[in-house]
Amino acid sequence: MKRIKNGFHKLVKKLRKKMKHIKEDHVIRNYFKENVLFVTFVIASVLNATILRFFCMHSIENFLSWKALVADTAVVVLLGSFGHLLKPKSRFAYWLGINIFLTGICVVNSVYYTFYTSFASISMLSLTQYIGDVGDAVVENVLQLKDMIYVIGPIAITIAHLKLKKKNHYKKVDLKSDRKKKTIHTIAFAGLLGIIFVMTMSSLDVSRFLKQWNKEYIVMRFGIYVYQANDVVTSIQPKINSMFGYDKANKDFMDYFAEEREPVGNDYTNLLKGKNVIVLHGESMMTNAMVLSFNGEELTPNLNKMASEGMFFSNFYSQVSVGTSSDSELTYNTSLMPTKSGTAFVSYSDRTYVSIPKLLKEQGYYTFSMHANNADFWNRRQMYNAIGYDKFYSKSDYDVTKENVIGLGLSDKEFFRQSIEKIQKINEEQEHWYGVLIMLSNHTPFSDTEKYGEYNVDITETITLEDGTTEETTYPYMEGTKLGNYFKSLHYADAALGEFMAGLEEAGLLENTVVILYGDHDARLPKKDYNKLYNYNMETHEMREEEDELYREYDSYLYELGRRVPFIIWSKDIIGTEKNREYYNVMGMYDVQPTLGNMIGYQNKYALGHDIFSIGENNIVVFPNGNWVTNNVYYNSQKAEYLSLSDQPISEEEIANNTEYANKLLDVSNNMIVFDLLNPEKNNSITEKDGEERK
Ligand code: GP9
Ligand code: MN
Repeated sequence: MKRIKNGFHKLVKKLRKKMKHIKEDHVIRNYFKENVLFVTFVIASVLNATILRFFCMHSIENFLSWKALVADTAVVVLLGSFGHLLKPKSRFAYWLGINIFLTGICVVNSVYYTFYTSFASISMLSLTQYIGDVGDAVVENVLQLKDMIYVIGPIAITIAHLKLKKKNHYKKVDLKSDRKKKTIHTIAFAGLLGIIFVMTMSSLDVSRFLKQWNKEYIVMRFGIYVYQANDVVTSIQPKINSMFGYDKANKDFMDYFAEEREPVGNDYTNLLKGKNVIVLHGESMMTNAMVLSFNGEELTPNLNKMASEGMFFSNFYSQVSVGTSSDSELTYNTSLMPTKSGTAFVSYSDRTYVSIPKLLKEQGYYTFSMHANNADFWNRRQMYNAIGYDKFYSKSDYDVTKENVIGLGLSDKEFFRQSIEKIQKINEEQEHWYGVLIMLSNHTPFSDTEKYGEYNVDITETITLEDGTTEETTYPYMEGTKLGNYFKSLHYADAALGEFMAGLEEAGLLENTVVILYGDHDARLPKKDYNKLYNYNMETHEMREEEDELYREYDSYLYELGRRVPFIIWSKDIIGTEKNREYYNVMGMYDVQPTLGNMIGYQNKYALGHDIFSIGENNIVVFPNGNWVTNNVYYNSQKAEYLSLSDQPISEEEIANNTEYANKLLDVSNNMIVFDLLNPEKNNSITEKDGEERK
């Protein structure tokens, strides 16, 4: 005991001496003086990472997160430490090189975040070819001043270097320096920061770090550099993973589906049996927009008509990740969730899927997809083999001219017109058919405004003057905003929908046909534009100030809930029946396959979603980032916070259970795709006939 005490005293004495030495000999000041370039490199690199968090996190607490600062500093100091081994002259090149590399990471992520509200992954590198195709969308969405600010890093280092060179600094420093010692000390300092960081990690941090899908959280806690390094590992992992860990994945999968989900008959069973099916993939269509009118003119009159005549699911959510359109197609067709890294359409097009076209083919349906875009976009050409369409009508099957293009490609009106001719032919040749038509015109950045036709999103009033003459006054409202342009674009797409329905009717194609429409995902519009939309005072024609009690902040929850997309099932024989109504239970894209299965007559044993008419108000919609929503609550897993949506009390237990359910579902879904668990040739546990026809 005495020995320990003595030892402790000695240590304290030594530390005191060291501190005194640091203080009296101005060690810190001298260190900074001797290592101006290294310190500039560290500050510039850490600052860039901080700026990135500032632009992406939208909250002071997040971007100044000390944990991320420590992690960023540790990484930068470690990477920079090896520069000390070089001659002072060469150090500049080394640190500048590293800083340019780190700056590149910040720029790419900044651009990527603007486009996808997520952080970049090297597994997306194979997707960059599509960025060229999106043309306008990239230029308008991507090239912003805030993405360029990061060049201040390399500039600062270069300026510091030039100044030091002028002062002959390097020669002076070289005489004093012991390169190896300095390198070891710097590595030790990075290590110390690393230890401090690891010691403060919570179990939640560890689990999220390993899973990597909650990218925002990881960048917030671990900084962008650690995130990116982790991403490289997790992106390569699927390839390695599909070699190892198969048994565990398969066991989890079998356990998950162990309970036989016997189909429960309900009022909707076989309602659509034997009908031909037209599915409309409504590009960027959003439910919230359906209630809007400008100057007395409905924004989406045709969509509204379809909703009011059919079965309209008003709390329906898309569940896409970075694969946007392709993810919505995946989930719609297979009742599986998007993969955690990469996209299923691009990275996993060689896997086996139980899809709607395959299930319908077993019932003698001819199945096809129509999309007047390049067939390779989102790797559709390949992936459609896995989904099992009989035919894919793509751009080369359409007459596309300079005149009939809007935004990304053939205008929706022209696409529908030409498609009706094709469907007519199919109808003559096939007894039962099922076709998906993917719309395109209503695609971000919604800037082809002169082609959308007239739709005024400002407020125009006609005033009668004293002498009886009238005068028109226009008050500025949504004109010139991105949201305003979206409305014009959506109004066009809606008009195309109207023409399509009329065209089908004229061609006699609506008699034994059900038309299904889903919005593929939200339009990723700026929150500030929604604040403008909802805080305009129609009487005074002024914007309400935040202090105004009627001011309605479009906060992050409203934004998430506002991402709902329409889902409509329409057929002539539904109109006017008791089924022709609005359905309020929350529903996700993954519920479509089972719901239609019950109505048309097929079953996929391995669906993650449910028949909405069986699960009813107990449904839960899981999002790829781990968030989830029920009729009662929206849970944000990134913030570990929730918003109550009903009067029902919410227990901690309910939150915990649903969160566990969501995590399990995401894991199982991911494994099913990555390990190709639905392939009967590779997986003995499942049989060829797992997607059987319902009895
Ligand atoms: C591309 C179209 C749009 O063919 O489906 O894809 P998105 O950009 O919405 O993912
Ligand atoms: Mn889309």
